[in-house]
Amino acid sequence: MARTLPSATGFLAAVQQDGGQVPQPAFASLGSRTEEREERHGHTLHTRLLHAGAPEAARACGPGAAVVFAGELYNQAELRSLLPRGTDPAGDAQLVLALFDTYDLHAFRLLNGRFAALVHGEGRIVLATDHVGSVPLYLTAALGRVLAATEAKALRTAPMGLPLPAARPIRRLPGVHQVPAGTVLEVVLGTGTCTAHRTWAPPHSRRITAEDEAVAAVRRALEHAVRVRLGPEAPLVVLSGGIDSASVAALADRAAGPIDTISMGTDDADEFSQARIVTEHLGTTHRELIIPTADLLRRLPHTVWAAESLDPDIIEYLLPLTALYLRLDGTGRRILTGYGADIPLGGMHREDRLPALDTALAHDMETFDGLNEMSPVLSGIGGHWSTHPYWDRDVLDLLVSLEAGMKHRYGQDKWVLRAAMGDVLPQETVLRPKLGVHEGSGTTSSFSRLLTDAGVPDGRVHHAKRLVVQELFDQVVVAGRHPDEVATDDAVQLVVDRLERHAQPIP
Ligand code: AMP
Ligand code: PCX
Ligand code: MG
Repeated sequence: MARTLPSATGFLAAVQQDGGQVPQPAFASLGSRTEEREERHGHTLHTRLLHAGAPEAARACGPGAAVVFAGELYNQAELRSLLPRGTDPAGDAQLVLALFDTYDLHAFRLLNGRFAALVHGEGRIVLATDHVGSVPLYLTAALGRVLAATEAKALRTAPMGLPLPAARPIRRLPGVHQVPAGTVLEVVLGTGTCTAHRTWAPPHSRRITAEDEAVAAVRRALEHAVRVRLGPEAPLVVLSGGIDSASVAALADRAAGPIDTISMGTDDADEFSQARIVTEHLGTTHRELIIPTADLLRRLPHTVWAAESLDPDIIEYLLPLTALYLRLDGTGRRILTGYGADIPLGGMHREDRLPALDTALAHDMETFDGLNEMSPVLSGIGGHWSTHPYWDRDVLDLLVSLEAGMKHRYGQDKWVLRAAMGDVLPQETVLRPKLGVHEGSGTTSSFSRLLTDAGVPDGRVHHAKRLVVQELFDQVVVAGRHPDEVATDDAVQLVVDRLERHAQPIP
């Protein structure tokens, strides 16, 4: 039977000489767990998989190498065409192994997917993220020993000291590093040498295209990205009613309808009426979910726990979504979002000047790595799997590289997307500028109010938010506390006290 979720959604894997114990990881993501050990090339590969019932498809072993793979590939058909006739890999891990046998680590340059992978080859470990690092991957190493995991907290009890200059160090977890986005890290077990190979970078150039060609290309790429993200069951689209998620819903509905949609709001704010225009037009099975603001703010520790991100703005975007994922009924939904569309389309910059749009876009494409805003753990803590068609490799390459005049045109933001979706969405949806999720749900203002009510002066609110997020990170990631046992209010009080004592240096 075809499965809705990928074979594995996370892992901890260790390669070491002595075959000793590896830590029992405290993943935030839910899932069944399977443990396996295998002796290869004088080392033990010890894997703990987080999976949805078919762990065997997430591991592959050949004479040359073994692969551990969490997530999924979206260009399987093209990838399979590269293999010799008659080769028919059973799943993504086997497919990656077959490609690795031919291309070695350059195989990862070929993949369009949402994944983290480990390859154990003779005398070396290869760690790979997808083009944008949408599934975070961490490692810690010593001479002859490498431990890698899809959540940083899984490595907190076993940090090792090998310096890894090619990877990003994690706050207050000395020895634990994150594999950069679009990168393959190669660690030689005998020498501890670590080399980074970039497999993707955002395009720096902009293409000049006729209007109709740009519109047709965007439609085609997005349609394809949505189609390859559908599973065997009706997907759930998290819908704000803006053009980004409405487009995903419309294309998913055309490819596999009828689909399910859900919109969240709070007792402060919602965009339900805008979402309803879309759902009535498409005829989706729709649900509106109101999360009281106090409950929403109580989910801040869970959001930091899942995203393992220190950026207060990103946490603010992710908080309403995390709260929504935790309230979904049942388990194991495949969720499609419109997340990320605003970055390559310059949607957050509602002004007319094209240079400002490209400046903002270039900045965002330089700085997204490590924010973990696309992490599957956000929905994984509710047992679900999310995927983001706008950050599909082909869609992203196309959107980033379109010249700015296609993105802001005729006084409209995200013009090329709006023009591409005119025939499948109501005019009202196509034309309406939308608020961000943090604004539409009142998250930014309610988080600010929590701080000003606790005595933070207006001018210090953003700084205080950063400190609250750091404090929560230190508790739920570094100290390994469960977020149910961590209160947002206590973290706020700690930060307020610290600010008042001027004990906290301003970064
Ligand atoms: P945004 O770009 O701010 O609209 O948010 C990113 C993505 O989060 C959207 O494309 C939707 O998939 C999802 N989203 C935003 N707001 C909501 C909401 N109120 N209810 C459900 N999903 C939402
Ligand atoms: N978004 C954006 C992305 C948030 C910005 N991230 C970044 N600069 N790395 C989007 O969906 O494109 C909102 C709410 O808008 C989240
Ligand atoms: Mg958006």
